[in-house]
Amino acid sequence: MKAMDTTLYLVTDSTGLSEEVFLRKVEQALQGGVTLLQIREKERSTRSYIQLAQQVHTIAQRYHVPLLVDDRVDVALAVAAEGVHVGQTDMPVWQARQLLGPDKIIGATAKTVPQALEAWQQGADYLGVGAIYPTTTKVVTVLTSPETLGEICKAVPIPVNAIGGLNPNNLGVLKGIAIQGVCVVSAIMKAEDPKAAAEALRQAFLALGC
Ligand code: TZP
Ligand code: MG
Repeated sequence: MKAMDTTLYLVTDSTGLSEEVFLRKVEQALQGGVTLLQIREKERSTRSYIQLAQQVHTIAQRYHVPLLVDDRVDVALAVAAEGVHVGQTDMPVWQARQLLGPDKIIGATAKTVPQALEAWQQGADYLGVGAIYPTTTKVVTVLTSPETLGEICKAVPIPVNAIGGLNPNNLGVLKGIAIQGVCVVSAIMKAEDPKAAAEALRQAFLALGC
């Protein structure tokens, strides 16, 4: 298993934010205890994506937090990020593994047990499962029930994180499910105080005793 801590996994979204504000929010979130970071940009040109990812990587390195790039293996390679996260319509896990080698972190989205087994067998290091709740973040997704999340946790030997609409006040449905952490976008990116938001999420997750 890779040396990584998925306890509090921030997926970034720069939509509507100046670069300065975006980078400040990311740094504040890291100060609040984010353990894993993913840059996720859907609207940028490749050059702009690389430029932003480079800056985020520099900040993340100061906090010794790995940076993964959503979907884009080329961007991950360009900035020497620690890995990628691929969804069901992105590059298959096995192909990303072939391009990135054995040491990079590869995460995958899974919404069903068969998808989870396939991603694990192809070499995924962790899974993101959801959306647990409806989300306001721009994404094509369907809801995954806590029951399915629990079945996925039992089916694969790699860390499983819950994602989708999660905030410190609604993690209760995850109690008793063997997840390793939570992934959030808006609970941190849209917070006035990302550091406090990260701290609250971390505490709420740890209180579940998963
Ligand atoms: N995949 C499933 S839900 C989601 C992704 C990328 C977005 C989660 O964002 P938020 O704001 O934490 O609901
Ligand atoms: Mg994707």
